[in-house]
Amino acid sequence: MICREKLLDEDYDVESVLRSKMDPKHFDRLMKIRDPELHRWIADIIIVCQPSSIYINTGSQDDFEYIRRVSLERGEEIPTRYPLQTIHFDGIKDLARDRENTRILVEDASGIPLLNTKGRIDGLSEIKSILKGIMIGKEAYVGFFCLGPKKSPLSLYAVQVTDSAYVMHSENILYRVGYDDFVEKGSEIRYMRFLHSAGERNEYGWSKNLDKRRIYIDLVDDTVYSTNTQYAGNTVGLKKLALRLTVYRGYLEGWLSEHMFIAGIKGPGDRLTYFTGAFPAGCGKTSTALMSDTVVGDDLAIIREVDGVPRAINPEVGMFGIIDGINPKDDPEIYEILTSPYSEVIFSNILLMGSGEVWWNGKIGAPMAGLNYAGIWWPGKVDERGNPIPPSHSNARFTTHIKYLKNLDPRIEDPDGVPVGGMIFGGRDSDTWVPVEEGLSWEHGIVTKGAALESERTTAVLGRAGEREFNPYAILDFISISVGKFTELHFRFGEKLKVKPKVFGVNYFLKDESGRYLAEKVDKKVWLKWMELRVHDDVGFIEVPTGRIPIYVDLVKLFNKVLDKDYSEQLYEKEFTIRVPQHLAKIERIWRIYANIPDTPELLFKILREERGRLKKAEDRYGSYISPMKFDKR
Ligand code: SPV
Ligand code: MN
Repeated sequence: MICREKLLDEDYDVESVLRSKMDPKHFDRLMKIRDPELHRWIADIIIVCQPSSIYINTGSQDDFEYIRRVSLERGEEIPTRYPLQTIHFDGIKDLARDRENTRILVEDASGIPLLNTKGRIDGLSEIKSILKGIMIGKEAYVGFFCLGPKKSPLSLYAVQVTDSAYVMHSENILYRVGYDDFVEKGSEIRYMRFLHSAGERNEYGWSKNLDKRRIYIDLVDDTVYSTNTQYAGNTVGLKKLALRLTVYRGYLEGWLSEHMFIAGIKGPGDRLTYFTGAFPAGCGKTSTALMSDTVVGDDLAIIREVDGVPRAINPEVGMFGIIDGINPKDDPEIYEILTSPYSEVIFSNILLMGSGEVWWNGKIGAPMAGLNYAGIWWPGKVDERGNPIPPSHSNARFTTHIKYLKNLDPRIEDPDGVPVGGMIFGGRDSDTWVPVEEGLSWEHGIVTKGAALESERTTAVLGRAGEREFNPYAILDFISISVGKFTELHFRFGEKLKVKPKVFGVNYFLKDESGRYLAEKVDKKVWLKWMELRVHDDVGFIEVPTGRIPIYVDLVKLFNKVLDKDYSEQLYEKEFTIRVPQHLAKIERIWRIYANIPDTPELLFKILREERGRLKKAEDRYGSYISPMKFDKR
């Protein structure tokens, strides 16, 4: 059992405190959960944060509707012309994750390499003082959630307390309410805790006290505190805040919590093979998931070993996706969902036009005057420096149910999860990785595809566009242990498996000498089908110094069958040329990073050293840019 941190040390009469802010109906709802520690936590929140009342969300239709309605009444969301679609504005300085103020609380003063940490004692005392009176005058909502399929031994539980109806509404869309499980199991249930307050809001509804914006993650106690912010990445506890807690718990218990989609790819006959995939933002994660034959999840995966088989569940049932650029041609399915009067969507930080229509970059038609993330907006509006204010923000988002996807896999609710056949890592890489490549082994794949993942920046920060950012497992922003330990966990996990997933690296962004993309967007379908066949050893491969790549004739068949396209030998050679200098430079970069992370397993360096050796040997023999044909031993 974990020892729960209390907000208050002194003893008091819990029941009378609860009754003071809960009407009998909500008091009874809470009492039905026989967990004195939970009651005490809510009572502590009442005394410290001083909400005007407490609402217990049981997940009933009435509760869902109530929370939607108050969010509109309180101006946290604004209606559009469709009753199920609303807009939320985070506030002009609160539009993204706050890396600086997101801290892992640690007891060890030396911190965690590459992560933002803070001493636990100081952090807790600071956050407790920020929490004082933070909910004055506001109702607070308590939600009980099940992260994963109901009745699944793989699922986890969480309690969210928030004074934001928008946050609770988002969670009602994104997660499975698990109130009944809490009632059934009482104090037997282990759960994570999330305490959020938007704090004081200004006349636009934005959080005012941004200097007291904090996201503090207490691993010891399975609790996250979030204050004076509204952006879902900072506030929706069950998403990326829970990820920090589950990464840590998985490390202790030997399972994986990943920033990965889960998707099924059809093979010959009726075969369906499941893949999980990690990509940094803006590198094709959503598009890969959605173009798969079935989708189990688009963002998160919990993977555990059961009888030697890795099994994945999606802790979510909704999507919180980037809306910028979504258009009817490239993303027909999402576009249709977002424009259907029948789908429930919370848009954030897009434009609400005077007509009640919404507009985002990619939406058909021109943006007209209305309301956006910066206030009243009109075409041509500029900020105080004279820079144009775009109608819809580049990190504008949509929150909606995953059940709207036509190819949603019903096994999203399978209590046993789905078996993972392959794990995919992909980044934005113009000049190093081939379009698809299998690791030589689980460990080799984990090191060279996962632990070594990098991505080129997309936003043109001055002088930095194109610069490679190290983003191991695409999880650097959400990890709570050192990446050395995270890598060691993957090795340890692999040892338990009878059949290890094949690990793949993909690269949709490889360019030729003149800077043109070599592959077309749709080609990823072929890479997916090739990986599916590889999982079952239904096609061969060519072994190169960096892994296993497709044989030309197999791709010709797949291009033909999947895309009805010809695939020339010339293009194959270009795409699958082994670019030795780039690989060697990458190994140097990755080596240098891990050399500064004390708990990196020695095996990582061994694998990198061996790969460097193979590359150098090949370079001596064939030169720096080596055609795949040179390695074809058949
Ligand atoms: C991501 O950025 O990877 C997201 C959105 O899924 S956030 O919740 O902000 O992390
Ligand atoms: Mn994500």
